[in-house]
Parts: sequence; structure tokens; C-alpha cells
Amino acid sequence: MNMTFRWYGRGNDTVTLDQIKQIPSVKGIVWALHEKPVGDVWMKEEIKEEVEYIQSYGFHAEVVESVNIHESIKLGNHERNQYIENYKQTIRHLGEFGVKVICYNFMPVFDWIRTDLYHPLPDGSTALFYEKQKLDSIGPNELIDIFSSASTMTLPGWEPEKLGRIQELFEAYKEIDEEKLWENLGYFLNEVLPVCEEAGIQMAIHPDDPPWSLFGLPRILTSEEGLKRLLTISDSPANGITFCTGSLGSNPRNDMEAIACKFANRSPFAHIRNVKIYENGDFIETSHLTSDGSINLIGVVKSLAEQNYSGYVRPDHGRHIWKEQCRPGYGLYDRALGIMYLNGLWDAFTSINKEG
Ligand code: DNO
Repeated sequence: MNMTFRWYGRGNDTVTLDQIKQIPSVKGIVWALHEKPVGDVWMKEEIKEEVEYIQSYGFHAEVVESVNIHESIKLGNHERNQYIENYKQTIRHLGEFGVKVICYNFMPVFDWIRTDLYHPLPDGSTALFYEKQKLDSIGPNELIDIFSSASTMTLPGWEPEKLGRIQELFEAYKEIDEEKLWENLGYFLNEVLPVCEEAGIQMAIHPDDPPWSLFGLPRILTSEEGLKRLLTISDSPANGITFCTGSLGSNPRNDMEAIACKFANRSPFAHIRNVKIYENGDFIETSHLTSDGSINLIGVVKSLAEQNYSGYVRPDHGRHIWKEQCRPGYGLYDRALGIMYLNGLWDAFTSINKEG
């Protein structure tokens, strides 16, 4: 397990690398050039500057989350080839600076979705919350209002340039059903995977969050079947998964321990966190502790330990605790607590393996 921590860059995050340095076991920083418009080539000088800054704190910079996919690629329209060429160029550049994994997603229009970014938990903290009935009763524009009024920081996947084109994008997606989206994902991967192999990089697709269709838009990485199908697109070792417990796990039908058993060896990157699912389909992000939520994180880490998992791991969204003012879900304190829980489980299970 190669422990990492997601960080949004200088001037773009309330957390500093000095602070992350004091969390036991963290070896690397998960980063991105968050200011780059989706679809632009990441230039070598920009990459170099960020990587060297991260490395100056003794961290590796081997995981990028995310190089986002332009909507033209997901839509498969006449502009996609140009954007795929740009993506290939970014892959080559990242490979030159030692990047090993690119996390990306293939969700139309929106990335992760919640209805409340600061929902109170009984312990006095707040956390990201998804209220099914609310989501079902609003339209995409109201959702965008919730996000823009709740956070002063631009959230990944919610790029301002995209938000201005919502109507147009929804029109374009009327032509795209799940099969078409699979086809477009296949087209993209078959183009970029050979470049990844040359550059020494693995693509790691992030599952859809939440794992079901919203506002009539197709979502395809929602279950074990989706992960299986992804792997049938190409046998290339560069065709990988980001094993994310919280996103797939907010559907109780997805058994995350079983999915860890089956897919860890094709997942160069893992996001580990808990969610509590309510009977009506709502869910809230709790502490990482297994008994606080609905996902069996003990079983997940046990399965990873049994497989001697050597991929990159990061804690995921945390609660906002101790009055921390931070990016929604991305504070220092609760994610640091989450890491210590994962470290404890890992040490316990790997020492059992050694003894056994
Ligand atoms: C949420 C994240 C996602 C993830 C992207 C990957 O906090 O897990 O936004 O970074 O879906 O492309």
C-alpha cells in the first residue's frame, strides 16, 4: 500500500505540504494542474514546476487526479480526435516526469454529485450528503446553484466553462445512451492506451459517483458488471481502475469487499472511505471507521492486505471537524484520521499474514 494524499496546489488548497508531511505513512501527493481548461495540453514546464515543488517536500508525484476528459470525447463528436491528440500529448509529458497513474472519469456533464456539502452529523461535524428526494425534485441548474453557493472554491469536475454550456450539453447527450457511451469510452481507450504503455503510465478510471443515472444522463461505471466490461475493452496493463469504495459503495448492492477481491489486481489506485446509507436511498459521508458507515472497510483492507496490494491508496472525502474551514470533503483533519485508521487495519492484517 503506497499511501498518498490529494492536494489541490499552492494557493488553491487550505492544506499545506508541511502539514501533510506530519501524517504518518504518506509517501506521495495526488495532484493535478487544476487551473488548466479541460482539453488543453499540459505543458512540460508547468508539470515540471509542480512535480519539483511536491518532490522538494520529499513526496513522490506519481499519481495525477485527474486529467479530465473533454465532453467531445464522451459525446464522440467531430472534435474528439483533436482532444484525444491533446490527451496523448499530456500523457507523454506526464510520463517524462515520472507519473505512473492517471485517474480519470467518464461521467457525462457532472462529476460527483451531492445535494448538501455541509450536512450536520450528530457529532457536531458536517459532511457531504446526498438526499434522494431533493435530487429527484430539482433540475441541473438548481443543483449548480447549490454547489456554487455552498463553496467559494471551484470544485473539480465543475469547471466554470462547462457550467455555462449546461443546456447545450444536455441537448447533445439526448443522442447518447449507455451503449453509445461505452463505444465512445472504447474508442478513447484504444487510442490512448498504446501511448500510456510507451510512457509507463496506467489509466485508472474512477467509478461514477453516485453510481446511478442522474437527470437522464447515462452513467456506465456503476457496478461490478461495469468494471468487468471496462476490462474487456482492452487487455493492456495500462487499462486500469480506481477502486473507489465510497462511490460504488453508496449503492448497497455493490459489495465492496467482494469487488476488492476481484478487481484489486487491476486497480493501480484506491480511494478508501465510508458512507452511511439510509433506507430511503439518502447517504452521508461519515468518518472512515467501519462501524460509523455502511461499507465494510475492515473487509476491504483485509482483502487488499491478503493480495499484498502495492498500489497507491488515498483516504477520501472526510467530514469537516474541529471547525476546519476547507474545501468540501477535503480538509486535513478527518482525512488524516482516516489514514491512521487505514494504517492500523493494514498493519494488523499484514502482520497476521506474516505470522500465518
Ligand atoms: C471526488 C473525486 C472525484 C474524482 C474524479 C476522477 O472527490 O473522487 O472528483 O477525482 O471523478 O476523475
